[in-house]
Amino acid sequence: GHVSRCRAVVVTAIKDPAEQDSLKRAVARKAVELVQPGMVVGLGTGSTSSMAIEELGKLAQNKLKDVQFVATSYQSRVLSRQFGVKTMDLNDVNHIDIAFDGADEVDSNMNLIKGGGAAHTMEKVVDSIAKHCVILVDETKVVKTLGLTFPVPVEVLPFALAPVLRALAALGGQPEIRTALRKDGPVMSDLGNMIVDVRFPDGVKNPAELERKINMIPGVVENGLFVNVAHTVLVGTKDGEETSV
Ligand code: ABF
Repeated sequence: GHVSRCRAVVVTAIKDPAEQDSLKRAVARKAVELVQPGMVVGLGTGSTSSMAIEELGKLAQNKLKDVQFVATSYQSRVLSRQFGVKTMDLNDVNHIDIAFDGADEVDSNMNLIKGGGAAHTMEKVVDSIAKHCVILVDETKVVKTLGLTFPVPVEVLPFALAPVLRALAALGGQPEIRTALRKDGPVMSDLGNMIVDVRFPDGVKNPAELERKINMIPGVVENGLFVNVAHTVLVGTKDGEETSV
């Protein structure tokens, strides 16, 4: 059965002032300890997930020889290959035992904002079917209210962009089409869609309701609110003190 939802496990990072990265590394190391022989493992996207993939690569040759992996983006697939982790298609496995993924924000109910890396659609599929979904963050990601600083990413069919932007504004959001850093064009997701970042100036009061409302808009593929998906949140903290997640 599924792992029952638990409060965050706090990881004491190595006492290293190189901070954020060492916190991410600490949770990545902690996370891969949860993998057992024979498991099917979901691999998230982003810099923290990448560290977990690297750590898994170190184990893949011996301890985790018969473990199967499923990636959630081209980025995590390419990285997996580099680190010697062979991935499979989601359609070639019949379940996911454990999924590791990063997040942009985590609240005290373990609800998340994801999608800063434009990979939240495939991540939500994999994370939500995982028997144990483990979210890896450093303490800077923990917030009281979602959405006050990070906008909600929404993947949108290019055909439906204009009506979706109007519908998002009608929900009280301030939508902005995400553009690439080096080019003027819009960011395209791995699935060939556009990403709209929606600011909610007062934050997201009811994540479950907003997640549903956004996904009800025709032309929306998926949004970055993850409600009741995470079972465990590993928070890397500088001092190892318990945080309120
Ligand atoms: C992906 O990468 C996301 O859904 C989230 O937006 C982001 C987190 O990246 P990082 O670990 O680099 O902060 O998992």
